[in-house]
Amino acid sequence: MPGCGEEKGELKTLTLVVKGMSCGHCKMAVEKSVGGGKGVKRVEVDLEKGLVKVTYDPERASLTDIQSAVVDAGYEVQKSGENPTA
Ligand SMILES: [Cu+2]
Repeated sequence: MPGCGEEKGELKTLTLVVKGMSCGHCKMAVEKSVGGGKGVKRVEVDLEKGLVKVTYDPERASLTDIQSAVVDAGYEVQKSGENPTA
């Protein structure tokens, strides 16, 4: 890909199974906490399934950072990985 030098490296996608999210407020709290982390490009929350899908730069963010952002928001990470529900 030509252009922008800032965007080097590949983004990774991670899915977390999160316990305790029950309403739009929970969704926003998780999105804000995880999305505010460095290297995190995108956060998608599926309330019905209790899933949080995160697109991030593995050179700037780690699984541990993302998990602790969920915990900081007040929720519990049950499982995480590229495809934890498979
Ligand atoms: Cu809630």
